[in-house]
Amino acid sequence: MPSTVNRTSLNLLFTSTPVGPIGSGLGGGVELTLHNIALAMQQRGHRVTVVAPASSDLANIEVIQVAGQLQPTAQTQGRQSPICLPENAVLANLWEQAYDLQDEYDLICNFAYDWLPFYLTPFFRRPIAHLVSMGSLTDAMDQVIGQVTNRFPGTIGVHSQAQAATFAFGDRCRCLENGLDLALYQFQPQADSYLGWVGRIAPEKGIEDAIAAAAKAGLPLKIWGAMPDPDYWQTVCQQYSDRSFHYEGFLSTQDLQHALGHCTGLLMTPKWIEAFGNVAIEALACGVPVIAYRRGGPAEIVESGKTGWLVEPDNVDELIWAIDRLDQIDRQACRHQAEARFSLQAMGDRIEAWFQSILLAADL
Ligand code: HBI
Repeated sequence: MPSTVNRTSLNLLFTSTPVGPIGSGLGGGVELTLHNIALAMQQRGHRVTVVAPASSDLANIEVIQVAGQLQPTAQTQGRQSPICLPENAVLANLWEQAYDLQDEYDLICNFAYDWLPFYLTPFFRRPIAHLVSMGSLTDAMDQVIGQVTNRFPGTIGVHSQAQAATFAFGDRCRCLENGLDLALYQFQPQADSYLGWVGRIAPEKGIEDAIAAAAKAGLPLKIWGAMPDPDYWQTVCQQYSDRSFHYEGFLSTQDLQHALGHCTGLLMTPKWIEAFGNVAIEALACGVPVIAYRRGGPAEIVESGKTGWLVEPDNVDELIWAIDRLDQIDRQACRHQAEARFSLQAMGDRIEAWFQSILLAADL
């Protein structure tokens, strides 16, 4: 095999999340992450092929569609949950496909937060880079990721230092942050008088705090995102009957950035350690300041007082304090930060260097 280190063009195979087709929103931030990394690699002359659950939609990128039952989401499992695979699991089918195809590729990059890909890593002939998309959630996942870290040092990528710190082996993870195709995001110099909240509507995202803060601050709150659990949404609506918030649906990136761009500010109220917080850089790209709990990935993105405000986690009064000071933030500074650190080019530099380091270590 000729050396591929610093080879001008790599053949890359990306294996997607098994929780939903790409484009459904069920995969949350990892759908956008996979798409943007694929774009960044293509722009640099590499060839990218994606293996993903059937009905995936990924513009201008070759997708091998795989049938099978979707995987339960990891964040709904308990820490001691045993590994489960449904009958005819799409996860198993995805990895059987990857195994059969591996010799056509220089490197595989895994985006699934699931036990099987990590367990199978030593049985593959080609190196596998794992982009871990969440913090520590279950003992079985911590163990199997730790085993890969020990056996294949440098192959575990994460999005933030805070996410890495949730793992015992966090100091051996490679922090890649994230990035966006900024050409898709229009800078909006003027705002309308409403706040925004974007994300999967699920308990770990803490939408209740955003609703409470916006209501007390006297600003309407617009909500965009996938709604995997309508019953949960119903309980939230019953809890806050003042109707100063409105669910605007799950929009495409194009439509979301147009609506988000007119927000006075974006509220991020995660109850868990958000690994990164793609929505924070989407907002900054549109010139929208971000108010976030000083928790997880968003705390490493927002420059408090410059591109938004970081406040004490779970403190609704501090959210209100920050909402009242959104006018102190220069919306142009928000866009500039996105361009400096979170463009496809900036992220592509980090990802490509990571892939090259893995190929070098594998002597390929
Ligand atoms: N759960 N089992 C499983 N596998 C994933 O890849 C996964 C998940 N839950 C959420 C998720 N991925 C993404 O929404 C986050 O990684 C961003």
